Amino acid sequence: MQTDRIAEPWGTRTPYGPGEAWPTRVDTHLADGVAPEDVDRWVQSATILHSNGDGLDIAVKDGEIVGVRGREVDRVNHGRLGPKDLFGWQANKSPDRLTKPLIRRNGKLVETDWDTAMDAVVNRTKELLDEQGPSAISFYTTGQLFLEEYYTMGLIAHGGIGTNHVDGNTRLCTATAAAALKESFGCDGQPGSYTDIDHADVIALYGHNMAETQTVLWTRVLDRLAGPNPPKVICVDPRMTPVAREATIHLAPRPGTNVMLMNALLHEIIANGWVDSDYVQAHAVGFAELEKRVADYPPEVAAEVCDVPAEQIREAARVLGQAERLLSTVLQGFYQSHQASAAAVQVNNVNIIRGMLGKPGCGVLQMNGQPTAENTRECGADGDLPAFRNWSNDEHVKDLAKVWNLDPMQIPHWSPPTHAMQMFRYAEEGSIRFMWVQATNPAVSLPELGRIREILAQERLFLVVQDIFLSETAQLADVVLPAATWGEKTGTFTNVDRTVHLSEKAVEPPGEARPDLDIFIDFSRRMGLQDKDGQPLVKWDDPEGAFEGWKDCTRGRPCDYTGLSYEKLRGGSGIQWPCNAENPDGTERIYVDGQFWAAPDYCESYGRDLVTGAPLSPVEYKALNPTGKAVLKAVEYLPPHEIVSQEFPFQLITGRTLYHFHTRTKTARAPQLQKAAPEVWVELSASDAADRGFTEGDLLEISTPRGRVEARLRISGIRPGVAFLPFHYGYWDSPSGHEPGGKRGRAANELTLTDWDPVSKQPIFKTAAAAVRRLSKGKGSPSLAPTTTGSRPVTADVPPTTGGPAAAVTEQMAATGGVK
Ligand SMILES: Nc1nc2c(c(=O)[nH]1)N[C@H]1C(S)=C(S)[C@@H](COP(=O)(O)OP(=O)(O)OC[C@H]3O[C@@H](n4cnc5c(=O)[nH]c(N)nc54)[C@H](O)[C@@H]3O)O[C@H]1N2
Ligand SMILES: Nc1nc2c(c(=O)[nH]1)N[C@H]1C(S)=C(S)[C@@H](COP(=O)(O)OP(=O)(O)OC[C@H]3O[C@@H](n4cnc5c(=O)[nH]c(N)nc54)[C@H](O)[C@@H]3O)O[C@H]1N2
Ligand SMILES: [Mo]
Repeated sequence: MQTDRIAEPWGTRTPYGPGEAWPTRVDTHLADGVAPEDVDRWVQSATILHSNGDGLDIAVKDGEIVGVRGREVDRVNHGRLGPKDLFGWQANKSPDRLTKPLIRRNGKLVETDWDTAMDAVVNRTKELLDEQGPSAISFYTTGQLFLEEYYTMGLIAHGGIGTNHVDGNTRLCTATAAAALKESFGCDGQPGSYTDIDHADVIALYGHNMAETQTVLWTRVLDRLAGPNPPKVICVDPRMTPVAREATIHLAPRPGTNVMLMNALLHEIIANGWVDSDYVQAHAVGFAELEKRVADYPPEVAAEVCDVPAEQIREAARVLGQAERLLSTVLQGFYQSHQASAAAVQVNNVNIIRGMLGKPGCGVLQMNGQPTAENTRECGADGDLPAFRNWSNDEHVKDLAKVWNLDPMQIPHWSPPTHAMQMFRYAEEGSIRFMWVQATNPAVSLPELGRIREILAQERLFLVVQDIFLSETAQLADVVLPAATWGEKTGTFTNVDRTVHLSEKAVEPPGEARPDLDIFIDFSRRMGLQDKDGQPLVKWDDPEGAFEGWKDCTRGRPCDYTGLSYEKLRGGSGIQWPCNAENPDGTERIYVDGQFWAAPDYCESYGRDLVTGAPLSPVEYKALNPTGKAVLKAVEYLPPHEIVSQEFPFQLITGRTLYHFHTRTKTARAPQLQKAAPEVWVELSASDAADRGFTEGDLLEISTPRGRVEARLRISGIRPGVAFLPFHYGYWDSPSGHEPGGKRGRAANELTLTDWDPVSKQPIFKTAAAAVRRLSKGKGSPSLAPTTTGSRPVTADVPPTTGGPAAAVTEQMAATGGVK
């Protein structure tokens, strides 16, 4: 059957019951005029515009991508695809792709050849190494390259250049997921599995708009909800998202009060005796402290601070406390909000004290956001050391030095790795003088853009930008390196639930664009980087070689890839790590029987103080957790830093919409997606709009002490007192027009503040105080915000978002049950 998948983002229901296999439904979208029989080849890959890792095949005709089809055999999606994946591939073919390197000459970026561009990068690196040493050099990478690329880049940066200034945009994204896992379990690595959705009787989503941000995973939930014995859903979000609309209980707290709410939920669970004492006794430390701490947080106290009825908090606690199979998921409403890590850790605490880990239906998904963010973290491209090695454990550093054939002293580990926000500070102060930005667009995605633009535009900072388009950031570069992207290069990547997929090259990149891996290896060769025997530091020259190198590096570590190979990943489903001799087919759930990776000599981190972020010493950790159990960490609630005032009376939160990905470099170039959400809007509640006499479609100015944005009003189901802006809309007028237009103000990050979580160092994009005023009346025409999503209007007369024939997608349902 054919479905308009802009109008119906989740497609047609295939209901199923607890413990049953999720039925398959194969989604296909081909370019206009192309029939399935016209396709020359289907090339195996997976999705890249979110972290879900849905298996797909790329359709190729006459050497060009002409569409995509979900992979029926894949454990993640059972054939389904979301709107961004169905339509987003068109961006690959956009006529304004970068096809030649660019170099700045007399203030202008001009085309050049690869030798000139790479020599400029290498010469500047060498000059700075001579003048100042490695501390002048920084790498700011992403969650959107492939595993092989991160591992190679990390090796070059840590092992070759020897700089500690290596981080990714994962700092903005899932640094808190990693931090929360390290705090509770001593190590990164996702406890849960997507199949937990098939078994759970309660699914709790904390600050996670899964319906819009992991559409296929949400389809799985919707299919459970449509089947027999559906799970109860708890949603914690100040907006009326599609998740909230399906929820059994929707808690809509004031932004920034997550810890208060979590402490009240834990208070109720403990006070009512819903604790699995045997599990806690055997497998966790810290319960007494947690019990004592949350005693101070009865629902009445939280009701006041969060502005959520006490009875609703009690009801949610009862559902959590009486669940038999509890799956918890956490994302940016926690990670980018106030007390981020502290709040995310309390979600782990709920599952730990209820003994709900490592069993079907019982899990925590501290979510990733980007398609390959998991690999950034695993490969140590985000400041950590590769394969979850502990930078403050000398044995781990020694072990890594052996893998890399380097002297341990060549690998910086004398202080915590520099986090991205600190890197930008150093660049601002002038001690970082070289920054290599890869597959990220900080000129739109970092907070307080006025400041970030100034830092990036400085003459004294040598800025290299490796991208596929001339992004806002690339426009500020000294050298722009044109990259090949998904579909044009081969590599692997790992999704939220540890599933590793192979993505094969389907077509040639445009012009002279080169795979990111080739660029890194070229740099290493031109720099003459060597190991301690004088051999080339990077010992491979293709993706498969890099993957084999990575396997070596993971041996015996939690993310053990030694049982995987390109061959094994071809043809079937993605496979979950750890995959090794003991688990040749991968591992569905970790932390089975309360076994953690938290032993002092094995763990990735000794943890931090949840309020100050100060790292614990090895001695302190050993005393706290000598035998490597789960750690229950308690924390007090603290009010957000920027609070509302008379001048700035709204709490401003920012986030996503279903149809766009980040700074829209890809989704704005896919006509169906762009049409569904063509311009920025701002959401306010009906009561706030009425109080001020605003109506749907009015042009408003939203301002904070940092800047201003103009956006048309959508009156939505958001909680009163809160304003929401999508952060996708950069400051160009058109993505292909290249006109810088900073003054017009439509990027949400013109407004956000320079502040971060003390534990994870993730910036706080979701708590600021803002003023709102009307610039002009809407004259009866509504804003162009989608109606299918969290921005669904609560007023009449807004036409529904549809895609028309261009958005038709074939959905093929299986006659019988799905794959396991
Ligand atoms: N369509 C789409 N999907 C994507 C992406 C995309 O750009 N577009 N990006 C991917 C990436 S990288 C990421 S990180 C994920 C992010 O995925 P999500 O975290 O699901 O998305 P967000 O919209 O950033 O934030 C989620 C929710 O947090 C709520 N929120 C804000 N402040 C608070 C608070 O203080 N407390 C609570 N409880 N909730 C709050 C917001 O109302 C919002 O609905 O999505 C991934 N998937
Ligand atoms: N206000 C606010 N700000 C936020 C957030 C928020 O919720 N609110 N969310 C934050 C989060 S979670 C995230 S993840 C970030 C995302 O922020 P960014 O990473 O800055 O956003 P993207 O648009 O995904 O940028 C990716 C860039 O890589 C390029 N690219 C794509 N594929 C390839 C490739 O294969 N190779 C190379 N070399 N380049 C490629 C794209 O053209 C694009 O310019 O934004 C953060 N900023
Ligand atoms: Mo993200």
